[in-house]
Amino acid sequence: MEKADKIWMNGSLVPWDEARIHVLSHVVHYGSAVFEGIRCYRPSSGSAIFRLKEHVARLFDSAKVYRMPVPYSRAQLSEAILETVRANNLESCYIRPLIYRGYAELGVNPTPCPVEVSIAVWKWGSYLGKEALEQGVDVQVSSWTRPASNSLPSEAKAAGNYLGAQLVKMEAVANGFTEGITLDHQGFVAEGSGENLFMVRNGKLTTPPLYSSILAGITRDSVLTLAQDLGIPVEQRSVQRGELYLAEELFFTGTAAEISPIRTVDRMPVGSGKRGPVTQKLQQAFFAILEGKQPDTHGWLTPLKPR
Ligand code: PPE
Repeated sequence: MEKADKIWMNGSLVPWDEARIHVLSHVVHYGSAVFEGIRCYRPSSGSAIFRLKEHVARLFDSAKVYRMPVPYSRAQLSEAILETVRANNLESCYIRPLIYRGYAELGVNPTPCPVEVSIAVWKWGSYLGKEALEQGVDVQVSSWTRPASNSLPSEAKAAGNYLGAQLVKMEAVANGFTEGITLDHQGFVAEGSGENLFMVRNGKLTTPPLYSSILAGITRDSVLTLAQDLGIPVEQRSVQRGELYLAEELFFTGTAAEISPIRTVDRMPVGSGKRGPVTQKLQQAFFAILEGKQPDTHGWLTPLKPR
């Protein structure tokens, strides 16, 4: 990864190489952390953070599920995120706030350990490969099941969830694919290891519902909103595995992945095997806002420098 300058740790900005924790911190042993992935874009009006409020809200929700008392308010953490981006002089970047259980005691019970917070930013280009946004990616249906919410709550973006995600991703890569799609515990389509999934079928934009054990993606929400703006019919409903092979279009959404078309599933072409028209329309609408070519009518962008 490309180093940036400063990392915010528990209230102060420290040099990148000095942002360290003790190896006996609770998080290292038991995955006891929650986090966010946020992007800062550079429209012509100046750098701005995409949906900061919603990301900070989800971070606090994740912390609540894991009974972590966050030692800052939402407003303080939002300000700290802005401060960290400014301090690193990056016009556009990926932002990773992390709330974790630190060093005090070991043993599964995390409550004796302090709740600590860090915010790092760095340049993160295309998540699924250089050509992904235009050419699309090749995926498989994973042999791993997405845990149900009463095993690992998918509502929380918790570090431990990503052990399952790693199994999905490593299996996919070992088999020559870019990503894997998981099914939920009932066998319905859930999501990718780090992305939500959309399908176009019979001209309708369809995405699995939150009760398919998915993360409530903020890009997913943005795409649903943009589809409504564009007059594209949308539905959230359980999606069967077989529908993936019959879809006219499939694409992933996520902060890192943005809107990435899927060109094959289990080596079968999706639709024409090329990025489809609905995917392209939604990409255009999405990036037009991020690049400042269309007005930010939904109030999604928080400028780094107050206007
Ligand atoms: N599902 C999962 C499991 C997931 O991790 C993400 C984000 C999403 C859906 C999409 O959510 P949103 O970013 O709010 O639209 N994955 C983050 C981390 C990826 C990583 O490899 O790390 C991200 O995109 O930032």
